[in-house]
Amino acid sequence: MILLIILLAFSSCKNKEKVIEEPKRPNFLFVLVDDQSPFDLQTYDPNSILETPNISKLSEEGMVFDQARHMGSMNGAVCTPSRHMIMTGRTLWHLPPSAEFQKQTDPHELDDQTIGAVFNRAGYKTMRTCKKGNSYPGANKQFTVVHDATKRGGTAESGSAWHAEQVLDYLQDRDSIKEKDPFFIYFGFSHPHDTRNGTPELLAKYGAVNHKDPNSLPPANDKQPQLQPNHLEKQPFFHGHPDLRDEERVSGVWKNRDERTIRNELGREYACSENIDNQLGKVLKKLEAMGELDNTYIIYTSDHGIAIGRHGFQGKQNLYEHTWRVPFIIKGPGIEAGKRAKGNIYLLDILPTLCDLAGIEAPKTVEGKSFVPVLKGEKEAVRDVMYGVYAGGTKPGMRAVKKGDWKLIKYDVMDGAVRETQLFNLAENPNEFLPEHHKTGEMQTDLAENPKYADKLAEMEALLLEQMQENDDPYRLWNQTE
Ligand SMILES: [Ca+2]
Repeated sequence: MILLIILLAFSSCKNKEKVIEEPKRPNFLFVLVDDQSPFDLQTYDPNSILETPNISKLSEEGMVFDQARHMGSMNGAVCTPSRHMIMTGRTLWHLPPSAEFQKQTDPHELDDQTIGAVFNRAGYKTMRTCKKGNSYPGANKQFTVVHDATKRGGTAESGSAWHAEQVLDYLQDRDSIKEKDPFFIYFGFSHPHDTRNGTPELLAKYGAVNHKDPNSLPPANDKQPQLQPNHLEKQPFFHGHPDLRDEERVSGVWKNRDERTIRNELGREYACSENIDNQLGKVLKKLEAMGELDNTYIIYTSDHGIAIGRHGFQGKQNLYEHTWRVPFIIKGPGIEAGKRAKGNIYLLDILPTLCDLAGIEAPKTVEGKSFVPVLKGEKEAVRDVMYGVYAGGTKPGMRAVKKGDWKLIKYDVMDGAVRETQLFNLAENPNEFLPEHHKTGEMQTDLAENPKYADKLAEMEALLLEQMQENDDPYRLWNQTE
């Protein structure tokens, strides 16, 4: 009898210990904005006048990635393949084989290997709000709770506040039923993608108006952001995508690249981005009130960057740093505060990384790499070379490759009428100044024509071909032979 009591006491004690030892699984709040250059944020450009206190605080409390990129696009709607890569962890040329996949209606076997499905299977409660369209419907509907709508207006109901409201309601529902399972919330915004209809107060703060008349210029205003240092009124050569919407028909900009148009549009972009920050702040406050903040990984990123006048571009169909790079900030359990890393990550690394953090096995279909070793401070980067594509216009299109400080961009478009090569040293020329920017530093320009860098150029050309081969790029450029 005594033995039995001892045994019972021992086993109950053991069970108790087991309960205590069982770690609480972390939550995930994945924040995805639409069309934001990292350089708009003070986290990446301390001179920016854009105020985003909540995003800045995330940077201070978490880790900032300085080399985060999307792999590119094979169609004009860069959002679409970018969101496919986020959802699936697959590389660009291994996505479902249709340029029209945002219109997918039949189920695809890959749908079950996407973020929502993977986290559902692992016992997470999943919820999503985001814009509609230019996305991956088969993956989006895997989330258990979905509230998608495109909200690009200047009021609470028609703008970013609506997306936050969906998340706040969802969190409130969890609270009221005392939900114990961890959550994965995909908190997407429709802004700062055009049309950039900011709220009246924030538009006023950044001196901008919702300019609607293509035959006049918006008013100049000292409160507007200054032109970016690499702004150009005209692209030095044609980008290769005739009739491209983003370069010709964005309301408020159209084909204009003059100072008044661009500063007004930057003001509109900043107004929309500060509103996003306000909305994010509400959700973070709610998580804190629920006692969930410290056990939640918060990931902040964009589907790609955007030009708005830089290099004479307005849209996202180019491979300069302002557009190829994305902001990427992550805060959460075990991540040391205030650290920065290069990372050399793609958005397609998100799924395996979040699986890794949650202790879930990533699907076999994933090609991205977990960057948990970078988050732990064990590594500076998960790869050495990065490869980028824009092939949404005339083919083969644009290609970029980056290794260390060196970056090559090539343009092979318009049936051979445009064949251009650019070589940049990003340490010396982070803005990718061209001869048209009239800078005086020897390296503050495109170095492709400078014989001094012929060896570096040849090395980067070889690296690009290697990346195109590795990534099953179906095209080859005019000067590539295998
Ligand atoms: Ca986008």
